[in-house]
Amino acid sequence: MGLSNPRRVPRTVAAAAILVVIGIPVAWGAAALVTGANLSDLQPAAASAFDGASAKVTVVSHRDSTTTVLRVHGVGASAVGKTYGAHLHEGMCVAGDGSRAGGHYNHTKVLGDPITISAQTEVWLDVTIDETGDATAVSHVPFAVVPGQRSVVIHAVATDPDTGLAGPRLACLPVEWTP
Ligand SMILES: [Cu+2]
Repeated sequence: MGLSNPRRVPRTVAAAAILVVIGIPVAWGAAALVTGANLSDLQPAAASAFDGASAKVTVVSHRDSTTTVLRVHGVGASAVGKTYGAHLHEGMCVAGDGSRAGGHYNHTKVLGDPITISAQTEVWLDVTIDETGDATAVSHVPFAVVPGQRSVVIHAVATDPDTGLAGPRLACLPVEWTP
């Protein structure tokens, strides 16, 4: 056995390293989640550029802030140069049933306040696909996300900044963690 088994690297350290690499400062003591998988198809009856693609999500929550990074990989050529809405949703990622993801995770809704929709009250992760079929998006919001069985959902069009709407749900990734 080698002395440096990569499985022993704490997730917080791994997530912090990713964020430091892309230039985001990470507070010590932050809670981190790193998850990756092939995307689940929410429209199995229709072909989409996200069929066969994979994604990785890193969430680092501190007392009053959350930084989320979404990376997608292996997106089809028809998507190159296009922007797709993506958000953290409050519900689960279930293949073939986009409704199970529920609405957007929204901090004002969690608080029971009048609902405000913006990139500061929700985790928006729109991705623009590069010529290699990859994309990266970063969200930084001034609240901690409450853990649960949640998901990142990728939509058919870019997010409307006023309404948060982004068209039909194409694919999702489970983002599930416990307190
Ligand atoms: Cu969404």
